[in-house]
Order: sequence, then structure tokens, then C-alpha cells
Amino acid sequence: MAATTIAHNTHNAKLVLLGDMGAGKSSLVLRFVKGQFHEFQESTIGAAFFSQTLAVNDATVKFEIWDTAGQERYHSLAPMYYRGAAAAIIVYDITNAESYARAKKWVQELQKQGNPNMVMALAGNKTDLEDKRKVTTEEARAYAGENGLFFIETSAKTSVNVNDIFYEIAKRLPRAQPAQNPAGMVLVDRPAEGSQAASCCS
Ligand SMILES: Nc1nc2c(ncn2[C@@H]2O[C@H](COP(=O)(O)OP(=O)(O)OP(=O)(O)O)[C@@H](O)[C@H]2O)c(=O)[nH]1
Ligand SMILES: [Mg+2]
Repeated sequence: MAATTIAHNTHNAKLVLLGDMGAGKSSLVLRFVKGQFHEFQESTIGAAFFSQTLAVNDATVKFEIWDTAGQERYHSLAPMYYRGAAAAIIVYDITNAESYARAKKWVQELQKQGNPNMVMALAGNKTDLEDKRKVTTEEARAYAGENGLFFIETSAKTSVNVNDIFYEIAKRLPRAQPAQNPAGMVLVDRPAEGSQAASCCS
């Protein structure tokens, strides 16, 4: 068996967050990228872009993160962000059954429209609000298992499991692709960086 080269391997990985408004997408990203949490996080308009680098084993993954807006009026923009993405985190709020139903819709949409090799994670957020829980861990775990998703429960507020989502995704990304083909995915119609119509905040 050939020895693996311990080279400084940097992979770019486009990652998209999808989920109902208020589920905590921006809060998870803010916790991961800046180590912060805002009790009054503003609702995202269009989408916001962040990047963060993570060392996993002998490789470095540079996540290019698109934090989408959960409000229904932005739904039609979503394909622009998930197209060509190597990974997606579908977020719901464990205290909100509707947000869980919405998460399942996103999973369906990605399964139909998305990249078949996409690494998908289902994140049940706000575990600090256990007393208000509406969606059981068992139910969501079973659903994730049936659909080939990686499942985790998080709290952007207390930071429980937040870094873990990104580490787990990084570990699951296909390793073979060199950096010149960033997401290693769909090249058709990929908008040039910075030229998207989305208004980007923060
Ligand atoms: N208690 C608690 N509150 C949270 C948590 N994560 C987010 N919140 C709060 O929930 C509200 C919504 O969070 P956001 O991060 O803005 O949600 P979002 O999914 O980005 O919402 P849109 O941008 O509208 O799609 C904010 O007031 C956050 O402070 C959490 O883990 N625990
Ligand atoms: Mg947001």
C-alpha cells in the first residue's frame, strides 16, 4: 500500500446553510467563525458570506460558507447558493416543529436538485432550550439515518457541538480532489465570485 504524503493540502469547500427563518443558521456561523453569539441576531437578507479554515488530519479545509436567508421570499435564491456546494447544513430549531418540517423540505429539494455527492448534515439547534423541545432526538436521528445525513444537535448559544459539525463535514468531504476545482462539482453556470446579486451583510 502506498504511503500517504503528508503534504500541505488545502481544499476549498463551498458550504451552504439552509433552514427556516430563526432556526439559528447565522448564529451557528457566527459562533464557528467568530466565537460570538448575539441574543438579538438580525434576520439575514439575501445571504451572507464567511470563510473559515479548519485543519483536519493532514489537510486544511477552507470553508466558503453561504449563510442563506430563511424567509420564504428568498427561497428562489437558494439554488444559487447550493449549486456546486460540497456540503450543506440543514438547520432546524428543536423547539419548533414547523422548522423541522421545513428542514425535511430542504433535504428533499437538495436530493432532487443538488449535487448527489454533497455531504449533508442535519443540525437540531437550540438544545439549551431543552424544556421547550418539540422535536425528539430519536425522531430526527432516524430521519437523518434514512436519508444518509449526518445528524447532530447543537446550541449556538452555549456552543455545544458547533465546531463538531464543521469538523465532521470536513472529515467526510472527498479527499481526492486537488484545489484547482474548488468544490469539485458542477462547473456549469457557476457565478464568478463577488458578482452575485445577493446583498451581503456583516
Ligand atoms: N437559545 C438559543 N437561541 C438561539 C440559538 N441560536 C440562535 N438563537 C437565537 O434565535 C434567533 C434567530 O437566530 P438566527 O441565527 O438569526 O437565525 P437564522 O436561521 O439565521 O434566521 P434567518 O436569517 O431569518 O433565516 C436569534 O435571536 C438568536 O439569538 C441557540 O442555540 N439557542
Ligand atoms: Mg440568518
